[in-house]
Amino acid sequence: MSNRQISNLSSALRGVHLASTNGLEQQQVPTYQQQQQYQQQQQQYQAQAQAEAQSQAQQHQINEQHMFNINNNAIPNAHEQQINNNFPNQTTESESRIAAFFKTTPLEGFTLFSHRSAPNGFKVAIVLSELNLEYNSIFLDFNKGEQRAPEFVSINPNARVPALIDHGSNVSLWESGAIILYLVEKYTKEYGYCPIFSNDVTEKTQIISWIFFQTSGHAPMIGQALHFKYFHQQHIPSAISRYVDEVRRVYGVLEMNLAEKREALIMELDVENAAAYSSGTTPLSQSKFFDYPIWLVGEHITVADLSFLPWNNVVDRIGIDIKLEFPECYKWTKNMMRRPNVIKALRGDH
Ligand SMILES: N[C@@H](CCC(=O)N[C@@H](CS)C(=O)NCC(=O)O)C(=O)O
Repeated sequence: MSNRQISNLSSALRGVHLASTNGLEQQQVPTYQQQQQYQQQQQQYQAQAQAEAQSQAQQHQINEQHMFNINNNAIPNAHEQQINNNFPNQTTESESRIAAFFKTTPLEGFTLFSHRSAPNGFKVAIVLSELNLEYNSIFLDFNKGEQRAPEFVSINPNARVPALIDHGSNVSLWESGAIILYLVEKYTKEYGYCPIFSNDVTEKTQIISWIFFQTSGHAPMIGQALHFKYFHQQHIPSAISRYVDEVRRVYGVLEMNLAEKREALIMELDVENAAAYSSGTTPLSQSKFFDYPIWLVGEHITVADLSFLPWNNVVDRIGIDIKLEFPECYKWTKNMMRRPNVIKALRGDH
């Protein structure tokens, strides 16, 4: 196993000047001069944003026309030429890399389209790895606009990663949650049982609920918090705190669920001390089962847990220390990070 670290999310963010985005608490009352400067800056930003919105609207029209032409097998025209001018790096070298792949796709196994900094892509890699399925990753280059290559958009209309091709079944899929559910359902159909899913209807429903919660409530809120903290043109403290607070709320939901499961587990396994725990004379933290692995659904790890993992690993970037604030979530994350197949997926060893 190599030590190559494939994900570069941390290194991408390492260059960001943290002190300049440190949130509300460090702000001081601005002087009159500072206020004037701020207002001028805001006016500049607004003018810039307007210009960008106009150019995006034009781009959108061009893209729509481009897709129309592709779907109708039209030969390259003036609009396509304009796209080539607007995405100079995308057109020759990188578009042809994706186009070349689609011309001679493999006959079996899976191809995962991902990105080296994309937690959503690593969610799927982890599941493929846990199920010991043969797969190759193609890490798209967003700077070159590879996610907008027509061949890629034909399998993911949302032009984002992840997307997956199941070559043996001639199926292509997009949206991480849908891909994960496809994989575990397919595995169950083939082998009668999937070690990271469940055949029990109630558990299955709960797993699906957590996956929906992850894809709609957890990932997007962290994504927005990261955006407003590091990448947005303007520093907007209220937007940062809105999303960071929402992420905290989401972790509160996870923590509560895990803490309840911890209590139930201790009461069941640590029978001789159960009375002392329930009367409050002995804290639960003294139980020898306090670090014992617990999972969101049932009694073993499932895709419900694994789907949260890659995002748990970046949440410190928005100033949330899960070890301090959400101790059960921290133990849960650590227990997942110990799994050899998880490590393999995060390193890109396949
Ligand atoms: N809901 C989608 C989200 C996909 C998504 O936002 N992916 C990001 C990377 S984590 C992406 O492809 N960004 C590229 C872009 O914004 O152009 C999923 O879960 O698959």
